Amino acid sequence: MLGLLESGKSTLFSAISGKEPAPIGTTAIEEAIVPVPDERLDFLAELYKPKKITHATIDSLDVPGFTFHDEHARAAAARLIEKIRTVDLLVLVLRAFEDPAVPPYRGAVDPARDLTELMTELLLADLQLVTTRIGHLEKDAKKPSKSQTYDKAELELQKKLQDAIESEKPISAAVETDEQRQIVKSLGFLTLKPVVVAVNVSENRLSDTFQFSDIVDPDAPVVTISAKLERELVQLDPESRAEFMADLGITRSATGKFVNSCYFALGLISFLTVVSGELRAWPIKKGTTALDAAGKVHTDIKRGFIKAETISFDDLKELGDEKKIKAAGKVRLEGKEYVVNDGDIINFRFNV
Ligand SMILES: Nc1nc2c(ncn2[C@@H]2O[C@H](COP(=O)(O)OP(=O)(O)O)[C@@H](O)[C@H]2O)c(=O)[nH]1
Ligand SMILES: [Mg+2]
Repeated sequence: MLGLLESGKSTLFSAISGKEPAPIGTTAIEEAIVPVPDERLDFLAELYKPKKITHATIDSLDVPGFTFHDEHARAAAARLIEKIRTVDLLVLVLRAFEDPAVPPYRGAVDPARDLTELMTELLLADLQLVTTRIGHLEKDAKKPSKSQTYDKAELELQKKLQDAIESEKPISAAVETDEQRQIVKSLGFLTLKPVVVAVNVSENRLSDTFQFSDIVDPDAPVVTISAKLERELVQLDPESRAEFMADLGITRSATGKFVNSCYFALGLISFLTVVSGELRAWPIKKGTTALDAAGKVHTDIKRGFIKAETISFDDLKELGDEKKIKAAGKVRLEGKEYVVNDGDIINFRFNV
């Protein structure tokens, strides 16, 4: 979770994690494991009455805010930016709320401007990385060595990436093949990462929509949310929460939708298991095979994999219970290569 100072990152982080927000001025990165809401688990819980319910989770970081007012502030921002090269997703939090008590960045609330500034800094950070890398590779590619061919190929690619950034395009626009992606994967380019934009609005502007397709990838989800309101909501007991929401005329908290957008932007889906009293959602990348999904649950299950007994959640919801599913012939026995779908309920058959 990245953004300018006082855009509401810590407040939003607190809303999704239930942790106390970091005080303004903290320089440490906070971490929390955030459960991913899943209505399917609620439905299945009714049906199976499990002893335990385990949601999929996202590991989330709250990064102290940046300003780019001067060289000192930019150097501090650059240091923080270096620390987040290993993350899989960037959530860019933008201030759109009006509040005289919280002075806005550069004297005016302007989410599009803030996003542009953030993207520029991310591009600069990547440009620096590319330039350093090119410097090393130019030396290495001259020396005859085992990796010389590879170094030359990487050098060519890095130069292409440099050109892209210099014309203000993100690295993601210049990396075209899986092979190229593989080459640059370990470098942690920020502008190669998927992005979710969270626009932090005042409570009376929840129905505003924003689009920033000229600044970020047009496919990046843009979520309108009031961080302050969401934080207040999680602090209430269910009854007062319902009352408060009714007063505001809202039916759903936006936090769940926001976390789901992040999960989706990460390319994750869930398969579900009900084993010895535990109902559980397992996060996997789209395209994961049944064999690898089995490995998520336990390496023994992967090793001894026989079949994945699979029913789809939608079928179960429609028909009501497993008996009817069986009667309708909707239990599938899938093999190792089966590509798991979102909402598959899987019972792995395996040998130990
Ligand atoms: N009015 C209003 N104030 C907010 C909202 N979100 C955050 N704030 C306030 O803005 C200040 C900065 O918030 P914080 O989450 O610490 O920002 P960060 O620097 O991005 O982590 C705090 O005083 C918050 O109470 C919001 O949605 N509405
Ligand atoms: Mg903060």
